[in-house]
Amino acid sequence: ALGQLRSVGIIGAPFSGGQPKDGVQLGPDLIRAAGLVNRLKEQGCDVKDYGNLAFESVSSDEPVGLAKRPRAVGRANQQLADAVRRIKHDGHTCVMLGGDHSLAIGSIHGHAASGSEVSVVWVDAHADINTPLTTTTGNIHGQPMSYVIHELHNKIPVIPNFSWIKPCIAAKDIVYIGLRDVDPGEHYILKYLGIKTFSMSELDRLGIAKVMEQTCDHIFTKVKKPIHLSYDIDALDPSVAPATGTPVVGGLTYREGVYITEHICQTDLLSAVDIVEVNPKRGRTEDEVQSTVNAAVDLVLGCFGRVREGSHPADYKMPDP
Ligand code: HAR
Ligand code: MN
Ligand code: MN
Repeated sequence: ALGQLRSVGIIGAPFSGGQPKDGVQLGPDLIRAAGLVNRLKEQGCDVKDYGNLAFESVSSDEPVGLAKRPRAVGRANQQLADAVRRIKHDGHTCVMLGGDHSLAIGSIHGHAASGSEVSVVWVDAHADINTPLTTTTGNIHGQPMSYVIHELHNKIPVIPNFSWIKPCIAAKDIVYIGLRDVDPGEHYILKYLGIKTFSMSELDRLGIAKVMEQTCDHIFTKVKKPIHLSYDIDALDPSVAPATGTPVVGGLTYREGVYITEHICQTDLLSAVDIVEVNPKRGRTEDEVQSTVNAAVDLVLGCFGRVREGSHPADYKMPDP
């Protein structure tokens, strides 16, 4: 893994408008402050940090139907989609640091717009596939998948600042891992579209190694498309990642969470990663915040070649006495 130089482009998206809790916009700078860039370089990556996007505030942003802050969410995602497309054109694997998970709209859209079709591995306690009409909360971070899936296009109403979004993902090219808090409307959609899901029950039955084998079997059945890994930190158990807006008990262990990234890395098809929903203001202690941020950093490192057995450079010279 160390032998091959991986080129990483990082974009920070300090945006919280897809949900109501303050603090998730602090995620990108916190993850950087934990040493992400240097640690990627130490493990042999070429890293370019594109900095943070600056999101203009939207003066009047009344709900449309149930959907809250639609104009801000639509505009922020349009900016993000442009940034991700640029980073992909520059030849990097894109790492998007959120921010809330509504940002997956722009990240996936920008990724898909940069070249061929992509497959999506969505690691999350939640399915985030509500449409603006099935949502009960109105929070758009519970809806991003519904806007990018071809098969749901005719279920999406007109929303201001959303008209640029074109569906770009096929239902068969999606795999979910870690689900344990799925709304009735979301469960219907997942079954209706036949989307491949590994809930925590399937993970308990199969173990993480088989889940990852079957994940790759599923997304590689025809052509090998580039992988978009959208990783919500709340997929991890709250004992590991407590500082997040909607923690759910019974999640991934640290080891299962990292194993997912190691396995995806070994496919050599990882093309874009989202790390979202780290919210330092939801940690009750400094330790809770640090545990969450460190987990986020380790997930990214796992995506780019870090292996737990250790590694050494190809030209390592054993010291002679
Ligand atoms: N399903 C609920 C909703 O639609 C809660 C989902 C939001 N939580 C997240 N997303 N962090 O992964 O609002
Ligand atoms: Mn999510
Ligand atoms: Mn979630």
